[in-house]
Amino acid sequence: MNFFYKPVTTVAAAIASVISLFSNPAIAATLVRKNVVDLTPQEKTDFVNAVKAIKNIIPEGSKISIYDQFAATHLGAMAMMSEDSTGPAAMVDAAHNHAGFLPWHREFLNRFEQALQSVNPNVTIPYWDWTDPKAIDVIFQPDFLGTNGSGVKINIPGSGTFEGGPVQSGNFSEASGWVLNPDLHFDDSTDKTFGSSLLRFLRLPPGDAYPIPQKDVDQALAINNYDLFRPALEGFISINPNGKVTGGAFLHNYIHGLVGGVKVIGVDPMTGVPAIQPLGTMSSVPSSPLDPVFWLHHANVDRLWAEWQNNNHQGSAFYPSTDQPFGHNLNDPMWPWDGNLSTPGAIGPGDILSYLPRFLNSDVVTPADTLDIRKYGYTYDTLAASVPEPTYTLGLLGLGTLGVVSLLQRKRASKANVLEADNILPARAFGIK
Ligand SMILES: [Cu+2]
Repeated sequence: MNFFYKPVTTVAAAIASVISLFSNPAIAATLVRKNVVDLTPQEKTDFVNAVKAIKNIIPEGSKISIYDQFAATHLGAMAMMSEDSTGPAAMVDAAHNHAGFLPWHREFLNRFEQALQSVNPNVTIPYWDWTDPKAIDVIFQPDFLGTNGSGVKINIPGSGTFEGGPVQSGNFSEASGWVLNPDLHFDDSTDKTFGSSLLRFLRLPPGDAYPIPQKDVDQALAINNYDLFRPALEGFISINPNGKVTGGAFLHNYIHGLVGGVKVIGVDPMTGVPAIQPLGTMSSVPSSPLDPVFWLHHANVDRLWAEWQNNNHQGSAFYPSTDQPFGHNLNDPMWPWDGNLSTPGAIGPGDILSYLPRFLNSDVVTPADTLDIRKYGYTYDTLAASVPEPTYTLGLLGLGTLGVVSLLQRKRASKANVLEADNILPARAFGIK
Protein backbone atom coordinates (compact mmCIF):
# COMPACT_ATOMS: atom_id res chain seq x y z
CA MET A 1 0.00 0.00 0.00
CA ASN A 2 1.40 3.35 -1.04
CA PHE A 3 0.58 6.14 1.39
CA PHE A 4 1.07 8.78 -1.25
CA TYR A 5 -1.05 7.30 -3.97
CA LYS A 6 -4.39 7.03 -2.24
CA PRO A 7 -4.82 10.69 -1.23
CA VAL A 8 -4.47 11.75 -4.85
CA THR A 9 -7.34 9.58 -5.99
CA THR A 10 -9.42 10.62 -2.97
CA VAL A 11 -8.85 14.29 -3.71
CA ALA A 12 -9.74 13.66 -7.35
CA ALA A 13 -12.95 11.96 -6.24
CA ALA A 14 -13.71 14.83 -3.90
CA ILE A 15 -13.20 17.37 -6.69
CA ALA A 16 -15.44 15.34 -8.97
CA SER A 17 -18.19 15.27 -6.35
CA VAL A 18 -17.89 19.03 -5.77
CA ILE A 19 -18.23 19.63 -9.50
CA SER A 20 -21.28 17.40 -9.72
CA LEU A 21 -22.79 19.20 -6.71
CA PHE A 22 -22.50 22.55 -8.41
CA SER A 23 -23.52 21.36 -11.85
CA ASN A 24 -26.72 19.80 -10.56
CA PRO A 25 -29.16 22.54 -9.58
CA ALA A 26 -31.49 19.97 -8.02
CA ILE A 27 -29.05 19.39 -5.14
CA ALA A 28 -29.39 22.10 -2.53
CA ALA A 29 -26.25 23.37 -0.84
CA THR A 30 -25.63 21.81 2.56
CA LEU A 31 -26.76 24.05 5.39
CA VAL A 32 -24.05 24.86 7.89
CA ARG A 33 -24.67 25.09 11.63
CA LYS A 34 -22.29 27.74 12.94
CA ASN A 35 -20.59 28.46 16.22
CA VAL A 36 -22.79 31.00 18.01
CA VAL A 37 -19.79 33.32 18.55
CA ASP A 38 -19.44 33.64 14.77
CA LEU A 39 -23.03 34.74 14.06
CA THR A 40 -23.48 38.16 12.49
CA PRO A 41 -25.99 40.54 14.16
CA GLN A 42 -28.35 39.78 11.25
CA GLU A 43 -28.04 36.00 11.79
CA LYS A 44 -28.83 36.44 15.49
CA THR A 45 -31.88 38.52 14.67
CA ASP A 46 -33.02 36.00 12.06
CA PHE A 47 -32.73 33.13 14.53
CA VAL A 48 -34.63 34.97 17.28
CA ASN A 49 -37.33 36.08 14.86
CA ALA A 50 -37.84 32.59 13.46
CA VAL A 51 -38.05 31.11 16.97
CA LYS A 52 -40.56 33.73 18.04
CA ALA A 53 -42.56 33.26 14.84
CA ILE A 54 -43.12 29.53 15.41
CA LYS A 55 -43.94 30.29 19.07
CA ASN A 56 -46.89 32.27 17.70
CA ILE A 57 -48.14 29.98 14.93
CA ILE A 58 -50.85 27.64 16.18
CA PRO A 59 -51.49 24.80 13.72
CA GLU A 60 -55.08 23.92 12.90
CA GLY A 61 -56.52 21.48 15.42
CA SER A 62 -53.84 22.25 18.03
CA LYS A 63 -54.29 24.26 21.18
CA ILE A 64 -50.62 25.18 21.32
CA SER A 65 -48.07 26.72 18.94
CA ILE A 66 -45.57 24.87 16.77
CA TYR A 67 -42.80 25.73 19.24
CA ASP A 68 -44.83 24.43 22.15
CA GLN A 69 -45.60 21.24 20.25
CA PHE A 70 -41.85 20.61 20.20
CA ALA A 71 -41.73 21.21 23.97
CA ALA A 72 -44.70 18.86 24.45
CA THR A 73 -43.02 16.19 22.33
CA HIS A 74 -39.89 16.35 24.51
CA LEU A 75 -42.13 16.01 27.57
CA GLY A 76 -43.93 13.11 25.93
CA ALA A 77 -40.63 11.28 25.39
CA MET A 78 -39.95 11.52 29.12
CA ALA A 79 -43.55 10.61 29.93
CA MET A 80 -42.81 7.26 28.27
CA MET A 81 -41.18 6.56 31.65
CA SER A 82 -44.51 6.91 33.47
CA GLU A 83 -46.24 3.85 34.87
CA ASP A 84 -49.35 4.51 32.78
CA SER A 85 -47.44 4.60 29.49
CA THR A 86 -48.40 1.83 27.06
CA GLY A 87 -46.93 -0.12 24.16
CA PRO A 88 -43.58 -1.81 23.52
CA ALA A 89 -41.65 1.35 24.50
CA ALA A 90 -43.51 1.74 27.82
CA MET A 91 -41.69 2.59 31.06
CA VAL A 92 -38.51 3.85 29.40
CA ASP A 93 -37.47 7.42 28.62
CA ALA A 94 -37.60 7.54 24.81
CA ALA A 95 -35.01 10.28 24.53
CA HIS A 96 -32.50 10.10 27.40
CA ASN A 97 -30.36 7.83 29.52
CA HIS A 98 -30.08 5.12 26.83
CA ALA A 99 -28.47 4.69 23.43
CA GLY A 100 -31.23 6.62 21.65
CA PHE A 101 -30.30 9.90 23.36
CA LEU A 102 -28.17 11.03 20.42
CA PRO A 103 -30.39 9.75 17.55
CA TRP A 104 -33.58 11.04 19.17
CA HIS A 105 -32.25 14.56 19.67
CA ARG A 106 -30.67 14.64 16.19
CA GLU A 107 -34.06 13.93 14.63
CA PHE A 108 -35.77 16.34 17.03
CA LEU A 109 -33.36 19.20 16.25
CA ASN A 110 -33.61 18.62 12.53
CA ARG A 111 -37.39 18.87 12.65
CA PHE A 112 -37.13 22.01 14.76
CA GLU A 113 -34.65 23.51 12.29
CA GLN A 114 -37.02 22.73 9.44
CA ALA A 115 -39.82 24.50 11.33
CA LEU A 116 -37.56 27.56 11.65
CA GLN A 117 -36.72 27.31 7.95
CA SER A 118 -40.39 27.33 7.05
CA VAL A 119 -40.30 30.90 8.38
CA ASN A 120 -36.83 31.82 7.11
CA PRO A 121 -35.00 29.32 4.87
CA ASN A 122 -31.61 30.80 5.77
CA VAL A 123 -31.82 30.01 9.48
CA THR A 124 -29.83 27.14 10.99
CA ILE A 125 -29.43 26.27 14.68
CA PRO A 126 -26.16 27.72 15.98
CA TYR A 127 -24.21 25.62 18.45
CA TRP A 128 -22.84 26.48 21.87
CA ASP A 129 -19.26 25.25 22.17
CA TRP A 130 -19.07 24.79 25.96
CA THR A 131 -15.29 25.14 25.89
CA ASP A 132 -15.45 28.66 24.44
CA PRO A 133 -15.16 31.26 27.23
CA LYS A 134 -16.84 33.91 25.05
CA ALA A 135 -19.90 31.86 24.10
CA ILE A 136 -21.80 32.24 27.37
CA ASP A 137 -21.60 36.04 27.14
CA VAL A 138 -22.59 36.09 23.48
CA ILE A 139 -25.66 33.94 24.13
CA PHE A 140 -27.05 35.56 27.26
CA GLN A 141 -27.36 39.11 25.93
CA PRO A 142 -30.47 41.28 25.55
CA ASP A 143 -30.00 41.30 21.75
CA PHE A 144 -29.98 37.52 21.52
CA LEU A 145 -31.39 34.94 23.97
CA GLY A 146 -31.74 37.36 26.91
CA THR A 147 -29.91 37.66 30.20
CA ASN A 148 -29.95 35.73 33.47
CA GLY A 149 -33.18 35.82 35.45
CA SER A 150 -33.57 38.19 38.37
CA GLY A 151 -35.66 38.89 41.45
CA VAL A 152 -35.09 35.63 43.33
CA LYS A 153 -32.25 35.43 45.85
CA ILE A 154 -30.77 32.05 46.66
CA ASN A 155 -28.50 31.54 49.62
CA ILE A 156 -25.99 28.77 49.08
CA PRO A 157 -24.33 27.81 52.35
CA GLY A 158 -20.59 28.30 52.10
CA SER A 159 -20.81 30.18 48.80
CA GLY A 160 -22.98 33.25 49.40
CA THR A 161 -26.13 34.73 47.96
CA PHE A 162 -26.94 34.46 44.26
CA GLU A 163 -29.68 35.82 42.06
CA GLY A 164 -31.81 34.35 39.33
CA GLY A 165 -35.49 33.98 38.54
CA PRO A 166 -37.75 35.11 35.69
CA VAL A 167 -35.99 36.53 32.65
CA GLN A 168 -37.30 40.09 32.84
CA SER A 169 -36.01 41.83 29.74
CA GLY A 170 -34.94 41.13 26.18
CA ASN A 171 -36.40 38.87 23.50
CA PHE A 172 -37.49 36.07 25.83
CA SER A 173 -39.12 37.93 28.71
CA GLU A 174 -42.80 37.39 29.34
CA ALA A 175 -43.34 41.12 28.66
CA SER A 176 -41.93 40.72 25.16
CA GLY A 177 -44.26 37.82 24.40
CA TRP A 178 -42.31 34.72 25.48
CA VAL A 179 -45.20 33.36 27.52
CA LEU A 180 -44.88 29.74 28.61
CA ASN A 181 -47.71 27.26 29.03
CA PRO A 182 -47.71 26.42 32.79
CA ASP A 183 -48.70 22.80 32.04
CA LEU A 184 -45.53 22.31 30.00
CA HIS A 185 -43.27 24.30 32.33
CA PHE A 186 -42.72 22.61 35.69
CA ASP A 187 -40.30 21.41 38.33
CA ASP A 188 -39.69 17.75 37.53
CA SER A 189 -38.87 16.93 41.15
CA THR A 190 -42.34 17.97 42.36
CA ASP A 191 -44.46 18.22 39.15
CA LYS A 192 -45.46 21.72 40.35
CA THR A 193 -45.69 24.35 37.66
CA PHE A 194 -42.90 26.89 37.13
CA GLY A 195 -45.49 29.34 35.79
CA SER A 196 -45.40 31.30 32.57
CA SER A 197 -42.01 33.09 32.67
CA LEU A 198 -38.77 31.60 31.46
CA LEU A 199 -36.61 30.95 34.57
CA ARG A 200 -32.82 31.14 34.67
CA PHE A 201 -30.38 30.77 37.54
CA LEU A 202 -27.16 31.13 35.58
CA ARG A 203 -23.86 29.94 37.04
CA LEU A 204 -25.07 29.07 40.49
CA PRO A 205 -22.66 27.04 42.65
CA PRO A 206 -21.97 24.16 42.71
CA GLY A 207 -22.61 24.00 38.96
CA ASP A 208 -20.98 27.31 38.03
CA ALA A 209 -17.64 26.31 36.48
CA TYR A 210 -17.36 27.62 32.92
CA PRO A 211 -15.97 27.06 30.34
CA ILE A 212 -15.77 23.27 30.32
CA PRO A 213 -12.09 22.33 29.87
CA GLN A 214 -11.28 21.14 26.34
CA LYS A 215 -9.66 18.04 27.84
CA ASP A 216 -13.00 16.96 29.28
CA VAL A 217 -14.55 17.02 25.80
CA ASP A 218 -11.48 15.35 24.28
CA GLN A 219 -11.69 12.58 26.86
CA ALA A 220 -15.22 11.79 25.77
CA LEU A 221 -14.29 11.96 22.08
CA ALA A 222 -11.42 9.51 22.69
CA ILE A 223 -13.83 6.74 23.75
CA ASN A 224 -14.24 4.18 20.99
CA ASN A 225 -17.27 2.32 22.29
CA TYR A 226 -20.68 3.95 21.70
CA ASP A 227 -22.06 2.35 24.87
CA LEU A 228 -19.56 4.45 26.84
CA PHE A 229 -19.29 7.45 24.54
CA ARG A 230 -23.05 8.14 24.81
CA PRO A 231 -23.23 8.29 28.64
CA ALA A 232 -20.00 10.31 28.68
CA LEU A 233 -21.36 12.90 26.24
CA GLU A 234 -24.79 12.88 27.87
CA GLY A 235 -22.82 13.51 31.05
CA PHE A 236 -23.61 10.66 33.44
CA ILE A 237 -20.02 9.46 33.55
CA SER A 238 -16.54 10.75 32.98
CA ILE A 239 -13.73 8.43 31.90
CA ASN A 240 -10.19 9.66 32.49
CA PRO A 241 -7.19 8.63 30.36
CA ASN A 242 -6.44 5.79 32.78
CA GLY A 243 -9.89 4.38 32.21
CA LYS A 244 -11.24 5.37 35.61
CA VAL A 245 -15.01 5.91 35.43
CA THR A 246 -16.61 8.55 37.66
CA GLY A 247 -20.36 9.11 38.01
CA GLY A 248 -21.71 12.64 38.25
CA ALA A 249 -23.02 15.47 36.08
CA PHE A 250 -20.74 16.35 33.16
CA LEU A 251 -20.86 17.94 29.69
CA HIS A 252 -24.51 17.90 28.47
CA ASN A 253 -26.01 17.30 31.92
CA TYR A 254 -23.73 19.86 33.52
CA ILE A 255 -24.72 22.63 31.12
CA HIS A 256 -28.44 22.02 31.77
CA GLY A 257 -27.67 22.78 35.43
CA LEU A 258 -25.33 25.69 34.67
CA VAL A 259 -28.16 27.60 32.98
CA GLY A 260 -31.17 26.52 35.02
CA GLY A 261 -29.51 26.25 38.42
CA VAL A 262 -29.94 23.47 40.96
CA LYS A 263 -30.36 23.55 44.70
CA VAL A 264 -29.06 20.87 47.04
CA ILE A 265 -31.99 20.15 49.34
CA GLY A 266 -30.54 17.31 51.38
CA VAL A 267 -28.57 14.12 51.31
CA ASP A 268 -29.99 10.64 50.94
CA PRO A 269 -29.00 8.97 54.25
CA MET A 270 -28.85 5.56 52.54
CA THR A 271 -26.61 6.47 49.62
CA GLY A 272 -24.96 9.71 50.75
CA VAL A 273 -25.98 11.17 47.40
CA PRO A 274 -27.21 14.79 47.38
CA ALA A 275 -30.88 15.36 46.61
CA ILE A 276 -31.25 18.16 44.09
CA GLN A 277 -34.10 20.38 43.03
CA PRO A 278 -34.10 22.22 39.70
CA LEU A 279 -34.55 25.97 40.03
CA GLY A 280 -35.03 27.00 36.43
CA THR A 281 -36.31 25.95 33.04
CA MET A 282 -33.11 24.36 31.68
CA SER A 283 -32.40 22.27 34.77
CA SER A 284 -35.85 20.68 34.76
CA VAL A 285 -34.96 18.56 31.77
CA PRO A 286 -38.51 17.64 30.62
CA SER A 287 -39.38 21.35 30.23
CA SER A 288 -35.94 22.50 29.07
CA PRO A 289 -36.80 23.10 25.38
CA LEU A 290 -38.86 26.07 26.57
CA ASP A 291 -35.56 27.91 27.05
CA PRO A 292 -34.37 28.67 23.50
CA VAL A 293 -30.78 28.00 24.56
CA PHE A 294 -31.78 24.30 24.62
CA TRP A 295 -31.38 24.18 20.81
CA LEU A 296 -27.87 25.68 20.87
CA HIS A 297 -26.88 23.35 23.66
CA HIS A 298 -28.16 20.27 21.83
CA ALA A 299 -26.65 21.39 18.53
CA ASN A 300 -23.32 21.11 20.33
CA VAL A 301 -24.16 17.64 21.62
CA ASP A 302 -25.08 16.67 18.07
CA ARG A 303 -21.93 18.28 16.65
CA LEU A 304 -19.71 16.33 19.05
CA TRP A 305 -21.43 13.10 18.06
CA ALA A 306 -20.92 14.00 14.39
CA GLU A 307 -17.23 14.76 15.12
CA TRP A 308 -16.90 11.40 16.84
CA GLN A 309 -18.59 9.63 13.92
CA ASN A 310 -16.36 11.47 11.48
CA ASN A 311 -13.35 10.25 13.41
CA ASN A 312 -13.58 6.58 12.38
CA HIS A 313 -16.82 5.81 14.22
CA GLN A 314 -19.16 6.00 11.28
CA GLY A 315 -22.26 3.97 10.60
CA SER A 316 -24.11 1.15 12.27
CA ALA A 317 -20.94 -0.60 13.49
CA PHE A 318 -20.82 2.16 16.11
CA TYR A 319 -24.36 1.89 17.41
CA PRO A 320 -25.93 -0.98 19.43
CA SER A 321 -28.30 -3.18 17.47
CA THR A 322 -29.53 -5.24 20.45
CA ASP A 323 -29.65 -5.25 24.25
CA GLN A 324 -31.18 -1.78 24.55
CA PRO A 325 -34.72 -1.13 25.78
CA PHE A 326 -37.26 -1.03 22.95
CA GLY A 327 -36.95 2.19 20.99
CA HIS A 328 -33.20 2.46 21.50
CA ASN A 329 -31.80 -0.36 19.35
CA LEU A 330 -30.48 0.40 15.86
CA ASN A 331 -33.63 -0.64 14.00
CA ASP A 332 -36.32 0.10 16.59
CA PRO A 333 -38.80 2.87 15.85
CA MET A 334 -38.31 5.75 18.29
CA TRP A 335 -41.38 7.27 19.93
CA PRO A 336 -43.03 9.53 18.71
CA TRP A 337 -41.89 8.43 15.23
CA ASP A 338 -42.97 4.86 15.91
CA GLY A 339 -46.13 4.46 13.84
CA ASN A 340 -48.17 5.10 17.01
CA LEU A 341 -47.05 1.85 18.65
CA SER A 342 -46.61 3.37 22.12
CA THR A 343 -48.30 6.12 24.13
CA PRO A 344 -46.83 8.21 26.95
CA GLY A 345 -48.34 8.34 30.42
CA ALA A 346 -48.83 11.33 32.67
CA ILE A 347 -46.17 13.95 33.32
CA GLY A 348 -46.31 17.34 35.04
CA PRO A 349 -49.36 19.27 36.18
CA GLY A 350 -51.30 19.13 32.88
CA ASP A 351 -52.81 16.64 30.45
CA ILE A 352 -49.80 16.04 28.21
CA LEU A 353 -51.70 13.85 25.73
CA SER A 354 -54.01 16.74 24.91
CA TYR A 355 -51.02 18.83 23.80
CA LEU A 356 -49.11 16.32 21.69
CA PRO A 357 -49.15 16.74 17.94
CA ARG A 358 -50.42 13.79 15.88
CA PHE A 359 -47.77 11.72 14.17
CA LEU A 360 -48.64 9.78 11.04
CA ASN A 361 -48.35 5.99 11.11
CA SER A 362 -45.99 6.33 8.17
CA ASP A 363 -43.71 8.72 10.06
CA VAL A 364 -41.25 6.15 11.37
CA VAL A 365 -37.66 6.95 12.40
CA THR A 366 -35.12 4.50 13.80
CA PRO A 367 -31.64 5.26 15.18
CA ALA A 368 -30.26 3.76 11.95
CA ASP A 369 -32.00 6.54 10.01
CA THR A 370 -30.16 9.21 11.98
CA LEU A 371 -26.56 8.01 11.82
CA ASP A 372 -25.42 10.07 8.82
CA ILE A 373 -25.97 13.83 9.04
CA ARG A 374 -25.36 14.14 5.28
CA LYS A 375 -28.74 12.48 4.80
CA TYR A 376 -30.31 15.41 6.61
CA GLY A 377 -28.50 17.98 4.48
CA TYR A 378 -26.78 19.92 7.23
CA THR A 379 -23.26 20.04 8.56
CA TYR A 380 -21.17 21.90 11.15
CA ASP A 381 -18.49 24.46 10.39
CA THR A 382 -15.99 22.37 12.38
CA LEU A 383 -16.82 19.24 10.37
CA ALA A 384 -16.48 20.99 7.04
CA ALA A 385 -12.96 21.98 8.10
CA SER A 386 -12.01 18.47 9.14
CA VAL A 387 -13.31 16.67 6.06
CA PRO A 388 -10.57 17.40 3.43
CA GLU A 389 -8.15 14.56 2.86
CA PRO A 390 -4.62 16.07 3.12
CA THR A 391 -4.38 14.81 6.70
CA TYR A 392 -5.01 11.29 5.41
CA THR A 393 -1.41 10.14 5.77
CA LEU A 394 -1.31 11.45 9.29
CA GLY A 395 -4.57 9.68 10.08
CA LEU A 396 -3.21 6.42 8.74
CA LEU A 397 -0.04 6.71 10.79
CA GLY A 398 -2.17 7.42 13.84
CA LEU A 399 -4.20 4.27 13.33
CA GLY A 400 -1.81 2.08 15.29
CA THR A 401 -2.26 4.20 18.38
CA LEU A 402 -6.02 4.33 17.91
CA GLY A 403 -6.14 0.56 17.72
CA VAL A 404 -4.42 0.25 21.08
CA VAL A 405 -6.71 2.79 22.67
CA SER A 406 -9.71 0.99 21.25
CA LEU A 407 -8.56 -2.34 22.72
CA LEU A 408 -7.94 -0.79 26.11
CA GLN A 409 -11.34 0.79 26.06
CA ARG A 410 -13.01 -2.44 25.12
CA LYS A 411 -11.47 -3.98 28.22
CA ARG A 412 -12.77 -1.13 30.31
CA ALA A 413 -16.20 -1.37 28.78
CA SER A 414 -17.40 -4.31 30.82
CA LYS A 415 -16.65 -2.53 34.08
CA ALA A 416 -18.37 0.66 33.04
CA ASN A 417 -21.38 -1.21 31.73
CA VAL A 418 -22.01 -2.48 35.23
CA LEU A 419 -22.10 1.12 36.36
CA GLU A 420 -24.52 1.90 33.56
CA ALA A 421 -26.74 -1.01 34.55
CA ASP A 422 -26.82 0.34 38.08
CA ASN A 423 -28.22 3.52 36.59
CA ILE A 424 -25.28 5.55 37.84
CA LEU A 425 -26.92 6.63 41.04
CA PRO A 426 -24.96 9.81 41.75
CA ALA A 427 -25.89 11.38 38.42
CA ARG A 428 -29.52 10.41 38.62
CA ALA A 429 -29.82 11.69 42.14
CA PHE A 430 -28.30 14.93 40.91
CA GLY A 431 -31.69 15.34 39.27
CA ILE A 432 -30.29 15.93 35.82
CA LYS A 433 -31.34 13.41 33.25
CU1 LIG B 1 -33.66 16.06 25.92
